[in-house]
Amino acid sequence: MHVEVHGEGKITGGLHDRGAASCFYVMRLFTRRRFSPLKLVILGGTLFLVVLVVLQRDVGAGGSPEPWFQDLANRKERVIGAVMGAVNNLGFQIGAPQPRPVEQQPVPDRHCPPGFYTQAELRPHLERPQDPQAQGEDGKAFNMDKLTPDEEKEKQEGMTRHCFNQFASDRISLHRNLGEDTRPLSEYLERCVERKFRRCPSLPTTSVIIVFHNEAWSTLLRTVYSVLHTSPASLLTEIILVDDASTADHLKERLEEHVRALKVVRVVRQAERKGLITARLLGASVAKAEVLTFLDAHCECFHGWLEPLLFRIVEEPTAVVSPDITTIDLNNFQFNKPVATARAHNRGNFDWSLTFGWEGIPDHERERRKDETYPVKTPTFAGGLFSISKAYFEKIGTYDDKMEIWGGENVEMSFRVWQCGGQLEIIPCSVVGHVFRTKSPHTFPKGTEVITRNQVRLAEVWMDDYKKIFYRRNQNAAKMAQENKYGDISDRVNLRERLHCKNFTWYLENIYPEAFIPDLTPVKFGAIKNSGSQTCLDVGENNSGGKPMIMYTCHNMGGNQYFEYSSHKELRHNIGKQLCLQAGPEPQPVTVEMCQLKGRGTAVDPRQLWEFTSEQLLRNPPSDKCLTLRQNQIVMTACNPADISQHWAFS
Ligand SMILES: [Mn+2]
Repeated sequence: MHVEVHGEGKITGGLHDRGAASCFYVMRLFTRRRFSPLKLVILGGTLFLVVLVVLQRDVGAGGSPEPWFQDLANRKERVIGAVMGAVNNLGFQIGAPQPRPVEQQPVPDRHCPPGFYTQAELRPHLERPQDPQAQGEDGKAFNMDKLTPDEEKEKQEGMTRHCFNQFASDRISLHRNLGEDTRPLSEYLERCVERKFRRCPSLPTTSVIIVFHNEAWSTLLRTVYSVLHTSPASLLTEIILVDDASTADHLKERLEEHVRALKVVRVVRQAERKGLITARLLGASVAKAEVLTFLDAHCECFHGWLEPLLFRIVEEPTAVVSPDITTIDLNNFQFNKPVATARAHNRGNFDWSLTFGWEGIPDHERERRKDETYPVKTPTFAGGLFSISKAYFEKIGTYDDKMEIWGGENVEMSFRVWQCGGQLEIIPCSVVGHVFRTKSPHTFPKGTEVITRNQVRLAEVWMDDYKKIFYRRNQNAAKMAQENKYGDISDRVNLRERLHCKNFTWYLENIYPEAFIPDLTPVKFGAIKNSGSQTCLDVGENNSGGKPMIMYTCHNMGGNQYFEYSSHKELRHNIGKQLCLQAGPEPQPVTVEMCQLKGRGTAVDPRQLWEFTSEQLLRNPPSDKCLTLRQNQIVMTACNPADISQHWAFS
């Protein structure tokens, strides 16, 4: 990634990678040098001995009393002494390795012993009880063929309450085993499984912070036990459960009594429902360990998930690291285990509606990573599961505490971390499962307007002029910004200045060069009106590409009628996805499809090229056909300037 070229990020392989490499080198140099210096020494030693013998013979042969001769003899003795010293020194040098530079000398410290952590030193607080016969063991799916009417009812109610199969979760052990460690193993020295961690500098301690709101008992407690069964006791200081004003009874006294016995687990309460952001800040404010690890309330940690996260932070204290998040199936709670032969393939991105998404790792990033222990640099993160040094969390400005509930806070933190000198990374050797839901069971106390408000705040603080690209796609946001209805951002603007953060252009060029950047000031934008029908081109409902275009009353609200004529001569409908108006052969209707120009290394698809002629025609130059409204269908036909149904204009 360009991070390296532009020098913001350190070389990303990190110490452990370099450590491994230097281990190799030292060994190789050692074996090479062992022979050649030895030969040299033997050769040199022999030569000196010959000289010595000659000198001694000279001295012994004379015996003359003349002072000048005595003086010469003395000098010879001095020479002999020096030579003997040299020989002795040479003798010493054979066995002794080159003294290392002072800073690498290990300082004897009983708190920081040499070598690697042993398995015994990394033992968890709680050993996992074994019950191989239980449902869901080995991370397998819960299955039950026939449900009684009562069970069916319970299942449906659970689904409604949590948007995942609580019925299944309740019947899987809170301690279920995830089976063999199936993370990548390779022929290389460094690998995920059986990876060793140096005792010095020691791995930091962590507080695991889990925010919940009306979470099911079984998912919440399975998350807690999963942490206790997989995290080294010496590194896990505490688990802090932050209750965001739950109303469910099981999360009150019963929860506190249950976790009291677990000693390192405690519950803190947020009396009023204020959402994820303030709940996390509350958790962080009471955390005692050096590193904060945020988890969601329906997770299961895989073998060895914690050490690689903590290790990376020791290596690079400004790294904000996420595990590789795998899926726990919301219907049957199957844990999607890592595959030993597969390499990491996902990183986070965002679109111009400021929505987080996943994408494949680009080739240059893939090539940079020599093996699976290398962190994956990611432009944005999902923000649900991550570790950060507590000191760095505070230095970099925690969260925007005037953001509400949730939404946008992960994108805000992503821009902030990168722009202010940190690194956002996914550590593929750290695997944590999460129940991904397709919808949220929780309501927004103040409506979903808060998400837009959060997004405006982040756009205003971090995105400079690029915020206009977002506003052009979200009229609500544009209005909120125009009317100054997003609250006071002066604290965040000051933070950006205090930390000397880089601008958004830098972020786009260096951290996410693959991003498609819409024109800051597009050639034309708005709705495209047909002169014949006086209606507007509209993508219709839920068109994420592939559906025919429709005509609709012009409403001038943007949305489904928003198009942008780009400097690359595309007609982009780019609110969420980057969709382009695409010409098809007659009689196929014209559709919107994914734009083929996606940033560096891509080109415009010829079918997505458009030209506004002086006669108001919308022509696709490669096919020499024109956009035509015919019997309420939008098709490509031979261009005819006299045909008013071929006349289009931005309105
Ligand atoms: Mn979740």
